[in-house]
Amino acid sequence: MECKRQKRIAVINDFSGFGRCSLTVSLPVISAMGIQCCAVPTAVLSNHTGYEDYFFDDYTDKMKYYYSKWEKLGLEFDGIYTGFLGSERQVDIVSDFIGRFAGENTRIIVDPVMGDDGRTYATLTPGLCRNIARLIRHSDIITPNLTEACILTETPYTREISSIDTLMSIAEKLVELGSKNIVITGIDQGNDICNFIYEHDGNSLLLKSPRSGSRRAGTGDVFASVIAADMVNGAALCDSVKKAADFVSKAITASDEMQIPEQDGLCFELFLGELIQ
Ligand code: PXL
Repeated sequence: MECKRQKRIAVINDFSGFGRCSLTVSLPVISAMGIQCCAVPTAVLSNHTGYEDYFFDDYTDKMKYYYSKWEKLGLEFDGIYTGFLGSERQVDIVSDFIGRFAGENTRIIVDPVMGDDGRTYATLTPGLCRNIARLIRHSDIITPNLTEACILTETPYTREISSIDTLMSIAEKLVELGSKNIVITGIDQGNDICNFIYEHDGNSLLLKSPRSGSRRAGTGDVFASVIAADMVNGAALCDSVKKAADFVSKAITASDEMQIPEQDGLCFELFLGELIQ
């Protein structure tokens, strides 16, 4: 009898002990969706950088030793998902990881974690920005929020960007950087929050969801984790964007109702059952 291996994704992201982002979000979300989630830490933080103070232990010098043991084990991945990178050198390390572990059928999602709401995150340097832009060439899907899409394409950011023409022109510049499929998240349209999807065949779609509440830390990580698991399950991109948007929206509403501080992220745990197929 042929033995079919369970699908697995390597997630290259930081481990932030508190604040619900990065690996602490990807591990439960991707696992709930039936995919084995294998973590490669880029940094270890007590809590994410959105808090006033945090402990930050850069993992750059350890990553190659870490995954060299995976090479020895002969591991293969159906997906590779990269998120928060803690240093400029990590981009070369991630490229090296992809070179070693991506087979012909491995799908790659790059979440260019750089900032939100027009501001960059505390640990982002101009060099890291340039290097993240280079990573995009390896990707099948990228999931920048509007701030990150503007940084990558050197477009001046305003919250008001929402016209299809402007979004198309940003997406076309992202294609020039090497993107194939693009999801620009968190676009403000009055009472709606939209996600703009641009696919490699030139199809595009603006998916609207009613605004469900505040802007919360880790939202992009919950969103990209759902897309990553669906990507290896072979779902159509617009279906998985809809699923991710609905999931995030429910968790934001509940988090606001429970008066969870915005920096503590989404109480997505309460809805994980809905992701289980
Ligand atoms: O959710 C994005 C993110 C990931 N990782 C770290 C962060 C942030 C956003 O602040 O600080 C460490």
